[in-house]
Amino acid sequence: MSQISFSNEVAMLRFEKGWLLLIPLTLALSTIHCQIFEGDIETELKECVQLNQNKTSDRSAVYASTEDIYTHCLQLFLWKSEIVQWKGFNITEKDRDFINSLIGSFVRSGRTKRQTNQAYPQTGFRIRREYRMLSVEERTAFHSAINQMKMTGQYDVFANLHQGAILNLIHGGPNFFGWHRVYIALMEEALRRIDPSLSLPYWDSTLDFDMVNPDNSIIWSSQFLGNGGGVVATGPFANWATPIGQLTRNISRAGILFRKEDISAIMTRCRISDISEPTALDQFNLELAHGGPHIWVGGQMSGLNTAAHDPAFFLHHAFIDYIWDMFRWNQIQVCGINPLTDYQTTLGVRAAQPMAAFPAYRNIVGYSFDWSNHWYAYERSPTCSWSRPFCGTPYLRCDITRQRCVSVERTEEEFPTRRTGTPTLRIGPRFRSPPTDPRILNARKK
Ligand SMILES: [Cu+2]
Repeated sequence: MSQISFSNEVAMLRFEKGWLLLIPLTLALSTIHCQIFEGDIETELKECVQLNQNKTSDRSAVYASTEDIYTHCLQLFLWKSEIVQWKGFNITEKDRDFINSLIGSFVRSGRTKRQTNQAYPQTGFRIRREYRMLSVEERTAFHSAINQMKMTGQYDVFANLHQGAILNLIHGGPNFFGWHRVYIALMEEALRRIDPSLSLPYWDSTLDFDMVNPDNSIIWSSQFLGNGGGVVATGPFANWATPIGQLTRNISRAGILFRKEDISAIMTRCRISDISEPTALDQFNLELAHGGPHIWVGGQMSGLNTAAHDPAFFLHHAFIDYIWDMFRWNQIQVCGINPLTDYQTTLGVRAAQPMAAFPAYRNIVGYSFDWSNHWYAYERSPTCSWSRPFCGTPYLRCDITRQRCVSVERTEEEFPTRRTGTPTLRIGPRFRSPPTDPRILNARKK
């Protein structure tokens, strides 16, 4: 043996012939696992560290130090070794089988190495619509299926996948889009196993941003997501427990919702690297923009480890996925670029690597056309005009001067805990957000 080095999570033993022995020390492992890698891994490791260090922009929020970069790269190889792909999650074998059963429904039987091949989902094709476009019955069915998943523990199994070591691999680069696409599609599949008529609604937060005061949106009423201030005590998810305490929100204290202008700006770009971390300029950066509503909603939604415990997460991410879908069509039709070959290796996260939490897939599967061909499509978010001054639902109205649909206000009062302040929760690291909505800042000045 020629050398031993340690990061905070891994001991790396280096042998003469280029062999490496990596021993994870923590990562929530119950026992210590060992794995021997062959020499070419070392080259990859070097490349990974270099890629990170060469980043010229100031996205240091994600990787603050060389130590962080090293840990990230080592984690990557531990994932590749498959020994920690599941062990990092505190879930039972039964939970893992549940997740795998959703995956199994659309990987073709007798599959070969070409894992981008996907079959049709077990529960069929679905159309995703804006949350406010659902009928009362459809909304109730959606809420009750989510609650059923919560009761059986399936919801928390999903929410807990979005935490810990894998966060590095699924944020901060183009993998953000593909991973979250798969993640929410599997969640939707789980919902449809309960009720095959369901699909995941999306929350188009531009419809709220365009209100005079987005805080008053009907979204934060008992008919929709429940109250937006303090402990969630009204609506379908009232009194939900999460690993860090009661489900809580603190809307409109920081962050910013999506603006139609942000989305139009993103649509002027052609390459995935133009709209993703760490290469995109802020005004075209879709991952950065997605942090705005996370922070705007507050509570669990504002933290990387906790966000998925608020069902708002899945509606928000369905909207990100919708924007990405439009971007991909634009790539094909306007830019003449094949989105499937436009995957960029960033931060050492490669297209061919097993997907975090879903190791039956490669990262590139998230970029496959099968999702839009066989799985789901988006119904366009409602628009209105002088000649057609309505939005097709009682929950949206046409702002005729701007020819845009905007959310109606709720009639309910905000839940009283808002006034007594929100409980302090150990949220942990938070999403990065674009600059705060000026309306929030102006309100503070008063
Ligand atoms: Cu995420």
